[in-house]
Amino acid sequence: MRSTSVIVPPPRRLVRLPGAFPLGAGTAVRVGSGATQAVDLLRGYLAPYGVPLPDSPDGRVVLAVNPALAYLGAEGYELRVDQDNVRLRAAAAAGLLHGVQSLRQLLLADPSSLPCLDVVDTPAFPWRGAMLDVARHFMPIDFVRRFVDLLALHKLNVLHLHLTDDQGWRMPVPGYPRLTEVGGWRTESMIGPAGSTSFDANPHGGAYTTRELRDLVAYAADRGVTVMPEIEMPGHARAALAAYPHLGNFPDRHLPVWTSWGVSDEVFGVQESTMDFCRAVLTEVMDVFPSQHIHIGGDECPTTEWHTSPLALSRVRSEGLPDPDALHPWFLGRISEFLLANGRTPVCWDEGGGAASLPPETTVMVWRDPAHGLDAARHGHPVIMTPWRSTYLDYPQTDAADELAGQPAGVVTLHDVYTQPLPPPGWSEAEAALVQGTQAQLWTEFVPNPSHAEYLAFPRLCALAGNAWSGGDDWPGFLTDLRRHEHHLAALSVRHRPLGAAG
Ligand code: TNX
Repeated sequence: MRSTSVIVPPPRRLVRLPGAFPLGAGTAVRVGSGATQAVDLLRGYLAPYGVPLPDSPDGRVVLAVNPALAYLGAEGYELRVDQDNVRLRAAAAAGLLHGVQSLRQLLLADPSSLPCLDVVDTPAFPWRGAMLDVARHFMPIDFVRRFVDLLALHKLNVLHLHLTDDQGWRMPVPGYPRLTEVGGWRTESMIGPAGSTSFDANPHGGAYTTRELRDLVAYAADRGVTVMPEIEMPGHARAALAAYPHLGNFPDRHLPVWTSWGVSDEVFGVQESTMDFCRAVLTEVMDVFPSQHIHIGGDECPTTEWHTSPLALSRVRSEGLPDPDALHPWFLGRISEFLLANGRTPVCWDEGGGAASLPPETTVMVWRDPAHGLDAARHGHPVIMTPWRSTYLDYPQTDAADELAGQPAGVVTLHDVYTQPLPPPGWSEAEAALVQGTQAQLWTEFVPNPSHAEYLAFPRLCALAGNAWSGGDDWPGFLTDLRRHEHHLAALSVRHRPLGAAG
């Protein structure tokens, strides 16, 4: 068992040493090779405490990249604080950024000095993500930036931005102004779960500007976080169909942006003009988001319309497909190939219509039960574990009567998140090797604003980091650390579910 840590997620190795390193207006930094970005980040965190951290060749805080420290991998770091010096070193720049977050947590505990310690830290998994659904409820860009900064605080390295869905389209695309003008707004929203007959009569909407999205990408990169965009297809597309009816299976039909929750039967058509539209959108997406991975949705796509649409049936014949259901993997396969041809890696949810028919590079997010990932892994797809029972933050964290509303009919506890077995039990060594990591999902049907989102995210995101970064093998120790960390969350005014007596 690990000794308790002053840093969450707990480092692989942490040894407390006697004494402390004092911080003050005179503390200077020596910026070693490759450390400019990390020093800038650290300065930003120190400035509010009156520690400007000027450069000096004999500064006693030293940050440097040293490729010889290859054992630390792409994201690990070493941090040694003694009474005279602070030394942060990594084999690559990303490791320094994570080390800065460890320093930030020490500062949150005591901004006047750093406790002496010796840390060697590396992540258990390379993919440590959080998905934020800004389609069901639009989240202002300032909150998205704050969310990124809080991901970085916990050494989470991917913000998966769910930008489009049936209920809203949030990203402008040149040549298609109606996507945000029309697709960005709905007349009202359903109250209660899918199937409810009650609506709130409040128009809801919003969209980001391209500049806001580019700035978000840069802000995240400064913190070691990649923003992976998601454009949903071929299902969950009602906002796009409202904006441009000709993209649908019945081009003359006009549909509003969906005001209900659930799964809509109305999905993209499979005519070449719709494929061209998807490629045009993704071309803009690739321009705005440098992320290697681009998510194309793929989940919950009823094939009902393809069984009756003349356009779809003609596609079935021309492609020699066995039946209209086969259009689902056909669609995702073609879009995957387009992304691969542009040097990107497609990602889709695990129902992408059959792991066998997608290019092997396509990365699969396993959102149903973990066993669904096995089929993907057997076909050689990299997998990211996102099973709803362990990672869906739209479910309440407890069944307490005073809990904030969430997705009904289920609870995802802090313990569920922390103890998700990674890789899933029973997978062969080769299958397990395809597991890239895990990610939390914050769907927002029941999450109307940032404050509500933050409450659902914390402290469960701390637990996700405890699993994805630290290996999730010490629940009692983690809880002890989290009780201390709760003060850090409070210091940053992070709305969260209090741990209370039971945790
Ligand atoms: C299923 S998970 C969905 C989402 C919903 C979510 C609610 C997935 C890929 N699709 O559209 O928001 O359940 O928990």
